[in-house]
Amino acid sequence: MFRFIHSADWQLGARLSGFGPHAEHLRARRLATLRTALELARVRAADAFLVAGDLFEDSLVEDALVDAVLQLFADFPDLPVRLLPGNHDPASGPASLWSRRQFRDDALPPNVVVFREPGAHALGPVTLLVSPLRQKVSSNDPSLCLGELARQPPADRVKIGLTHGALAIPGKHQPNDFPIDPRAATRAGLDYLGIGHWHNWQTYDADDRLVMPGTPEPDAFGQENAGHVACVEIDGPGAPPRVEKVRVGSLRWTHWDCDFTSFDTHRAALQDHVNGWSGDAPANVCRVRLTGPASLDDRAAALAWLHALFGDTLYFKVEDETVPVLSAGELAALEREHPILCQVLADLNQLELLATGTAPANATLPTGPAITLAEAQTLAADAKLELAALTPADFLAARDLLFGGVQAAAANVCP
Ligand SMILES: [Mn+2]
Repeated sequence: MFRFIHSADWQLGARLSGFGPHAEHLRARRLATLRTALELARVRAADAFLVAGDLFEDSLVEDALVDAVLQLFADFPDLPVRLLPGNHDPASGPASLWSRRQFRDDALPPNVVVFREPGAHALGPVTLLVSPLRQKVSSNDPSLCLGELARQPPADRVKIGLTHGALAIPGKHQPNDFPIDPRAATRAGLDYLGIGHWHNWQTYDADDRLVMPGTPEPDAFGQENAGHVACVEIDGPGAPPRVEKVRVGSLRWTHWDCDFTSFDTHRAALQDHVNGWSGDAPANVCRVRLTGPASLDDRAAALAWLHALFGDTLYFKVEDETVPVLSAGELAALEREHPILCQVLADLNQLELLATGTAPANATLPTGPAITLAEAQTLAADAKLELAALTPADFLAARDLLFGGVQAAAANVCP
């Protein structure tokens, strides 16, 4: 019986620059998770640790990171580690990551092998058939050469394929993203085909012998099935593989869409969710998107509540896409006391309608005579703006700014 860990898409060195000061912590977590996966291999007495592409983010990662990764592998000297270049870190020639001095045969830890060329390699009782990527994009199926390699003798060994690319499923992949036939394992006569590329776990082909384990540490919202490696056992040639999906990821990424019109319901659900963490808040990366109409006061209260609720998480972000609205009382006061401001807000709605084709339904104010297209274009030209180039976000920002002033004014007339 041969037992191994199959992982892919570590993308170590990913900048995660959208996370600002938290990026460094997120990067460090990925390296810590690699150690977790190696520990798993040791605990399970695995015969090999296979990486099916994209161990590194790109060819520009720092030497210090490469050294740290190789030291991690060296810390497990009895575990054969086999690395396959993917599209993020292709074996593209002298400029490639794999051509650095650390990967020369005399510099690598003895348990580590990098596959820069397609080929067949004996590993204990099995044969590894590998098809590394040597460029960033291609419309060729990189698993095609595995069939030829598998036909070479000896025939009586377990055959494990290793390559990297998208699964060629209509509507789900780009044609130049290394499209792999979902039945490539059967087609090539393999007992198992380990691939990498997409970040969520998925299996295909007979006996689920084609496995895409996903990224072991999620790196974006919406990766509901990420955070795993495959622990695989194969009894012998032709035996179906036993594939166990093992969680190694340390962070949970969760996002919610909350419409302000039902915010009380969302509030209860969010509170329940956070209660479920039981002291483990720092392992969470969270995002809440707020939409729908909200008065400035309600929105400010919601934001304060959210930031307090998620205050202990590793990272928390609110995407505020609410549309500011005035309460009936504020609106009445505005019409009575500040007709000019009222008209400005109405004009803004009309400008947005002319520029984008839609105006936010919940920001409607009683209009006087509507501004005409010609007037709007003159206004925009005076401000050195192209009316058609303005986006809903521009109007949201402008309305936000005005509403602050409007509500301050309304508060003064009806405290
Ligand atoms: Mn990839």
